[in-house]
Amino acid sequence: MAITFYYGAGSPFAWRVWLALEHKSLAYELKVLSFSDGDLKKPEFAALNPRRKIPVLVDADGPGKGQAPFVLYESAAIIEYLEDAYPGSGAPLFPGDAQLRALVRRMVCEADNYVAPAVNRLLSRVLFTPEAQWNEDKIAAAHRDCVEELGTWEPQLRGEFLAGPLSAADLTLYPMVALALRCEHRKPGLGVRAALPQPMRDWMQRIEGLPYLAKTWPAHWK
Ligand SMILES: N[C@@H](CCC(=O)N[C@@H](CS)C(=O)NCC(=O)O)C(=O)O
Repeated sequence: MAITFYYGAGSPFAWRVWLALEHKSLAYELKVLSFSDGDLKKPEFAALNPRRKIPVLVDADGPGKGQAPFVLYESAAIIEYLEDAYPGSGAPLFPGDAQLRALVRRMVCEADNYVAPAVNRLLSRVLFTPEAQWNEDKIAAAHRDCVEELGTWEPQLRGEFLAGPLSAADLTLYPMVALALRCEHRKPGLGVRAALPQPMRDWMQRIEGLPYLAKTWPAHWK
């Protein structure tokens, strides 16, 4: 298979790439790595990504076919590469219009720079802290910041999805939102989904209705 995709369950960055591969109807081999078994620390993986992080994409069949396989890490770069290397495959990840395309890129940056840290703070307070050590004030502060950040996305919706048609922006943001919802799963009553503006909840439902979402759902969440 031309494309090999190195993935780890629960990583919003890897999930974005998986959704992008599906959205573009590309064939790929999925390599599921285990954080707990130390797969990312192994020398063979470090040879692909010296930062020892997933996702990584290896493409033996892209524009440089016949040369050494192309190895790429950093999820935002990977989804841009998929679009540029396979423009005619499946549905586009980025709009053709230069300004809309720039907006999608901006939203990807915003998700990485603002949403991911806010979701991480909530995760560390709820999911990565044993229940006996939960600090309700700190959880409330992290929840407030996270919901506030997610709420800022409502005015960005340009129709059904963030840029009008489904794009890389939606496939980037949704896995982060899903992680925030995991906190609600762990701490019923936390209220993440319910605290979001209705248009954001409608957007989440549209993503949850995508035919390929279930296939990409983290195995240990099912
Ligand atoms: N900026 C990177 C972030 C990748 C990242 O942080 N991946 C995490 C999983 S969410 C990872 O592999 N961590 C390695 C580890 O925890 O050992 C990207 O967008 O690809």
